[in-house]
Amino acid sequence: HNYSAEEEWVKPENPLLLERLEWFKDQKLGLMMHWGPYSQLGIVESWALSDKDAEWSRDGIDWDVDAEELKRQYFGLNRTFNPVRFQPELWADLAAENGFKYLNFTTKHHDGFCMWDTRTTDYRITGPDCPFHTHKHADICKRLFDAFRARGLGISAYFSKADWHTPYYWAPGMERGTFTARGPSYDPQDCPWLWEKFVRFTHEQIMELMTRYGRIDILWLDAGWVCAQNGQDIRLGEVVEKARSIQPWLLTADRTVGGPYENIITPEQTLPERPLNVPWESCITMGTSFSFRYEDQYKSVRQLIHLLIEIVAKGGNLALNIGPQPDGRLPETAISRMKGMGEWLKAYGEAIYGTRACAPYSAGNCHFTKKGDVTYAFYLYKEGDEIVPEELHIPIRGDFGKVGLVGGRDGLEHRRTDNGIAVRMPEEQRHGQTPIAHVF
Ligand code: FUL
Repeated sequence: HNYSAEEEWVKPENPLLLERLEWFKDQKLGLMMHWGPYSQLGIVESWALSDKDAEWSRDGIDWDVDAEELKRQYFGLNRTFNPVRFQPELWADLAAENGFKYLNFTTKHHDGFCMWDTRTTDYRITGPDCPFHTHKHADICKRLFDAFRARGLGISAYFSKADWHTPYYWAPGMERGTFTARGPSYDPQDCPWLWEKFVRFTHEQIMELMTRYGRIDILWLDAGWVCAQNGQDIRLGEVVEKARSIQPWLLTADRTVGGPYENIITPEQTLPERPLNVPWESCITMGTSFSFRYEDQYKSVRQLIHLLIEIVAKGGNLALNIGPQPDGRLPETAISRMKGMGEWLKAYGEAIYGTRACAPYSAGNCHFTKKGDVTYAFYLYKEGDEIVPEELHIPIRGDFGKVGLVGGRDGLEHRRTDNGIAVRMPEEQRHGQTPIAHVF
């Protein structure tokens, strides 16, 4: 997908959706979470099912069994998934207190396990085989959506269009061992009646989420390969329009598909090279994987804030992903990174939230954003940059009536230079730990 091809984006005609897209652009930071039975093994969500993806997805598990047995074991993980330490209120507090503005949660990943109380399959968190089904928080989506919404956060429902569990994705008599991740095991053209069942099953699931789970801001559809252009038409328009008859504000992401339902462009583990003039959101992991991994390595607070600044300067949002533990707690390191980000955002959030990209978005080691008639300049420091110079050079042109530090002194002495301005740094800013950034 060419993320810089703005012309591929289809602008919605509906004024309410355009308004909601402006809301979306104001939010800047979302909390994405991948959670499900796979978290128990510290393997990659769903992909660990596929031998072809074994190397990167199984985290060293020597799963030397045939494909049929592997699937039996993987799809049996619901029998031991029992996250009794799940505290939705605590997750929501952490997110709200630390600057996250919306939740993007995996209601169902490609493996088909439903994290809500669906009527469409027993392969669900409230299903009879799942020990968690008697717990008071068993309907995980409901608990999370309610808790986050109660704190004023938006809700983005991740939903995989592909479903590797349902029999409607596998042709009758077809050996389930012939696992083809990128499509059903049959050509929908050859088996239209089976495909129709799959389409109805998918619509029903989406409509459950749209009717029984309160206000949803974004339906974040994954598995872009399930689309009409690929011969896997799930008649998305039909279900989205039906959903919008109930939730008219609903934005949709239809990853990499393009067309009227890709309201938001969603690069993954990457960001566009330059600012994009269309609504976009990069989903990026805080650790190395979307799902929980034992002994994972996490990005530092400095890296995370710099990433956020670059994304915001380019006009996008960051959906920062963490993988909850199988017991229902969040990894300690993830919590401390969230708090570190929160501390920085409390001081400098003014230059992040509600801003738009400005030209240039970046120059030297500065990034820029704007809001109204204020231009914000972020002067970034690398780890170990110890000395804050006496005079900081900000390579930006324009007439600035006043220059001040966000969360610090206003009316700083400054002079124009050939390529911007030079600001005299107040003495008190030049000592102590290397700042993550100074924001002017
Ligand atoms: C991808 C999925 O295949 C990954 O497992 C993950 O969910 C990521 C956010 O989207 O397309």
